[in-house]
Amino acid sequence: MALLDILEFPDPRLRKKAKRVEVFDERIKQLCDDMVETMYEAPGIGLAATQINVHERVIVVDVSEDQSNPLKLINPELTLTGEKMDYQEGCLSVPGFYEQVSRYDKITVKAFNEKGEALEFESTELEAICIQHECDHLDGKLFVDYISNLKRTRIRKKLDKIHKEQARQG
Ligand code: QAP
Ligand code: CO
Repeated sequence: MALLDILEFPDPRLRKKAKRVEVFDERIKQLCDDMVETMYEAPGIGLAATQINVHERVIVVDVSEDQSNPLKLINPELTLTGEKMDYQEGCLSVPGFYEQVSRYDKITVKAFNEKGEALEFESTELEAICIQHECDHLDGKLFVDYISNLKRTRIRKKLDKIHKEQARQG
């Protein structure tokens, strides 16, 4: 198990489109385990491989209260249903900032697990929102892309400043 470094907005690597996983081997299982560990340590409720600079279609999500239900989804495909609802989202790649985003409250998920077995299930509420947020990462999209240019620019400037400070302190 290993903790992985998380890229932060506005890092251009967060804009890369992830490629489908073709081989389900020990490396993919290790990647899933390391991503779950990194998400739990943060702590967070979702993490996409893009955020740890691995550009493959893998996400992990756990919206349980006690970190007891890790979902590991590979090559996820979503069908959006239900109604749109607003929810205050955050992101491990945009630390300290939270904004309202509108997403579907019900989705159907088709994906593979880390053993390469096909899964299909329905998801609702926070889990559905989180899966949509993490799938966006695989296409280089961030929740700040849904807010106003003014708000996004403010967040970018604040994070740029924090990153410069961190670089200076080494
Ligand atoms: C995505 O985000 C999500 O700013 C997952 O300082 C979040 O786990 C989808 C986190 C909310 C839907 C609703 C954020 C941790 C965790 C921070 C996360 C922070 C520390 C974010
Ligand atoms: Co995120």
